[in-house]
Amino acid sequence: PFQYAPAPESRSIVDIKPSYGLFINGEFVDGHGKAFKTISPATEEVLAEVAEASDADVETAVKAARKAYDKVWGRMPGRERAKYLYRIARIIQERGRELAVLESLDNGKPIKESRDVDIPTVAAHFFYYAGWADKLEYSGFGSTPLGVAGQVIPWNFPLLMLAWKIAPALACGNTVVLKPAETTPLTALLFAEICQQADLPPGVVNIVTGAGDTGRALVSHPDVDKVAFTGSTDVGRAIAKAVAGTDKKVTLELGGKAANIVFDDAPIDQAVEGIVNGIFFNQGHVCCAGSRLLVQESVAEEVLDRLKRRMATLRVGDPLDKNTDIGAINSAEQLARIKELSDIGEAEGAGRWSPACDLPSTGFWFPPTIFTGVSQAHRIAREEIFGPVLSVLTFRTPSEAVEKANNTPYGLSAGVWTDKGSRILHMANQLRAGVVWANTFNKFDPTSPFGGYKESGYGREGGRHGLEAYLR
Ligand code: TXE
Repeated sequence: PFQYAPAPESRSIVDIKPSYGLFINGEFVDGHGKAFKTISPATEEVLAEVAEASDADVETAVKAARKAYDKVWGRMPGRERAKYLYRIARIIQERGRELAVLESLDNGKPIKESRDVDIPTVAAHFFYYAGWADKLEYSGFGSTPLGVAGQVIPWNFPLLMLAWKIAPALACGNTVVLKPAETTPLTALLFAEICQQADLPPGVVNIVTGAGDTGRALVSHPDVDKVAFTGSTDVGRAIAKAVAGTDKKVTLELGGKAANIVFDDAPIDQAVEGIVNGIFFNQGHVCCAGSRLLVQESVAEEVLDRLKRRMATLRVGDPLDKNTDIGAINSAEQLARIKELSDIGEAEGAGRWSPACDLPSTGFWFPPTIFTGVSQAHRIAREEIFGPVLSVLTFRTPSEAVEKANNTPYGLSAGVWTDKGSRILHMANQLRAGVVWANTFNKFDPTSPFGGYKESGYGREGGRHGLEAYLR
């Protein structure tokens, strides 16, 4: 049941300034675009005003990055670069609570996730890639950096996406201009302060805040050698077109519609936890979310029964309350998208169910929801909802499960729940998805590559493979 409490004391550990500039060449400077506000999606309270980078500001940032690359970072021995990355990783750990609270305020995600998943994984990425910086000749991809990387990231894991982009880029000797999403700029700006604290040479990391126009200016800038994007498939396509015919190297990490496949021999309690984690983690704002449950017919009733009982115990509410399981939806626009697709699911005849859940009138909220009786023709079986909404389909045989799981334009991830090791291997080979989890879901590790098939994009981030995107 929903319980709303005022933000606990821990909020006082972050010092949010009334306004923020852009971070260019090691310092905060004014932007020349129209400043915008970032709000807490749980309360709609304005957290801060943030500068918008104009085309000219993007130009200044790219120049700073180029100069830092030519004069300092691109020439620095790997072992020296590693020292900076280790230092950044340690400061992230030291300031972990502050970063977690700020992330939860700006994004709406539960503090137990930002504190126990996002921030530790961010630090782990910097530690991991720091270790590569002086060993690039063993990467298999050469050891020559590309130059200036232009990176555009989304709002669902603001600091983690920043880490996925910045840590390998810097380890390989590139410099960076990064644009955070317009609804979640604050932890990227705190990261800029951490770069100052770590004495990172000016221009190695530049943060330009703004929306799509700023992103467009960045990825199409002629002096950007490498474009890395995570976000919607539509924008990914637009970026691929914008850079076509240039020599820019591009990686795109786009949407998903993952199947979480439960066989009748699966440990059911464990599978139910995996289903819940797969779709309700981070409000379902996860590109690899297990948003389609494929359950074998013979156990479907039992699984759904247990799933509903488990869903009734989920607490929706204040992101800063450490007992919260599901926080706020990141923005009014995203909430509208989730509502629209859910209404379409109902209109198309699927059965909609949510536990009793009292949601407040301010802020953006959506209850954990499942749709049963979903067929492959339904839009909720095909389109990314990017919210706490699960579409349930059934299957009889393993080959039917494979056929249904692969029947999507996406191919980012999938999950398989079974007691049979041979079935896990068989499924992993048949599923057209970049990641296949077995008897678990939504596990991330810096040592392990991540990326898509088909419309989920191309290129890999994480692990040794993640270095390829940043080396010539
Ligand atoms: O994404 P956008 P939105 C999916 C999810 C969601 C939908 C829309 O289904 O409902 O996309 O979300 C910047 N050139 N995902 O609108 O617009 C933008 O400022 C360069 C899946 O928020 O793709 C932001 O920084 N950049 C996903 C970033 O792109 C541009 C995560 C992502 O925003 C740009 C997010 C342009 N023309 C949404 N236009 C995932 N794969 O995890 C916008 N941007």
